[in-house]
Amino acid sequence: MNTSEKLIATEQRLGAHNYKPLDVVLTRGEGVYVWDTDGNRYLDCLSAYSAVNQGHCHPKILAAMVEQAGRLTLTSRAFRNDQLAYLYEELAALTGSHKILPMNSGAEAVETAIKAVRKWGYEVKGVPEGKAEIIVCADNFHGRTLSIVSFSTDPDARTGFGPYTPGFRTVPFGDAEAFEAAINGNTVAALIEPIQGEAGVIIPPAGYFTRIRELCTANNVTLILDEIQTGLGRTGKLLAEEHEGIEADVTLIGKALSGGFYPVSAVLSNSEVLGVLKPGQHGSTFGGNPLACAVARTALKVLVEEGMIENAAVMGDYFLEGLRSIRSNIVRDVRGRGLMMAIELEPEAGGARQYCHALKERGLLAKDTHDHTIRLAPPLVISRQQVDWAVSEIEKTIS
Ligand code: IF1
Repeated sequence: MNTSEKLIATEQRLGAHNYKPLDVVLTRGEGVYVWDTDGNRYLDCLSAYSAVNQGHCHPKILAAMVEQAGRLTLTSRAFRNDQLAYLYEELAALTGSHKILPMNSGAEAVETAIKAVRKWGYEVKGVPEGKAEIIVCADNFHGRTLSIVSFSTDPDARTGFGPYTPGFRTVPFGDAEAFEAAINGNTVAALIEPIQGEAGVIIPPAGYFTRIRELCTANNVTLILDEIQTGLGRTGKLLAEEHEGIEADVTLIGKALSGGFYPVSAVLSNSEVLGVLKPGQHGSTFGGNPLACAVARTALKVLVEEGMIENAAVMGDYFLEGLRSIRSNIVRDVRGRGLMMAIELEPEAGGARQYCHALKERGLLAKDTHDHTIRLAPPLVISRQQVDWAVSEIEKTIS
């Protein structure tokens, strides 16, 4: 057995089997590339589900992390630290938010928003105690905690984990009429992904979010956009909401907020929603810690200063054009926005996973989703030549 086989066997023996990864054991990363324990190089077209938008081991984020780690890592929020205020200031300047609450994982940001909008509903909107409703979309993915899986429509994510948290109403994604019909006096919020990632990179019809925004405003419903995957440049804009010309009341970011170095998430709020949380009502040991803040500050800085958002727009168009030019009778649809892309295969193709495996053998890492879709999301630092190479390898694999 070589090193990777041994490591895989140990994982199989000792680890919970809640994942079925491709059998590639990675040991190093730099920019768009990762290397396995046998020294093979791969172009990463997943970017840790968009957490490494800035590219693997970005040198400036690394330097910030090392510097901060040698100075002060964690104080808890019982005391203040000298990084949090700067992160607030820089995030506010970048996004126009008025209030920010830092957490760690994406799921925690989602849970935080749910808590805040419920409390806002009771204290500000005047919803009767215990009656708050939040509208969510079918085929959503917002994380793995109990309340979040309670409103998942994916049986794998949800089944067997009850009793479930009540207070959620599900409507089809992209259907503004169904959304309107689901609103009532107890509706405190809507929680939506701008583009559904796990569902297979589903882009809603033009005008959908304009209408959702109008309906939320007219009915005093807080619009929460989960930009944990779509945000921070992935779709060619800082936030995907910009494609729709709207502004959410609450925006959730995570993943690339640290460039993949560390779990950092945040709830950004434009309204009075976060104002309802008073001392003692919410928090986290690690949320807002100085190491997280220093890493996030630099991750944001390089995203903007190094033109990664613009590159995502240009390379996204170019990549998509390349994928669309592939002649293949197993491709049903190619779609995407910026560098968040998917190739949906015909059901007869026999599943996307075998193609991801074949791509791995050619040196390109991608992830299947929902049986028939290959998801592609390289780091935002990808070059034209690297896109050309990726398209040609994908073409050889699927045509
Ligand atoms: C896993 C998917 C991606 C997210 C959105 C919140 C979270 C996520 C829109 C929670 C997380 C991840 C988690 C990862 C797989 C992955 C994923 F395929 F499941 F849907 F990215 F496409 N909102 N998405 O996409 O954030 O708590 O994980 O930090 O292995 O579960 P988290």
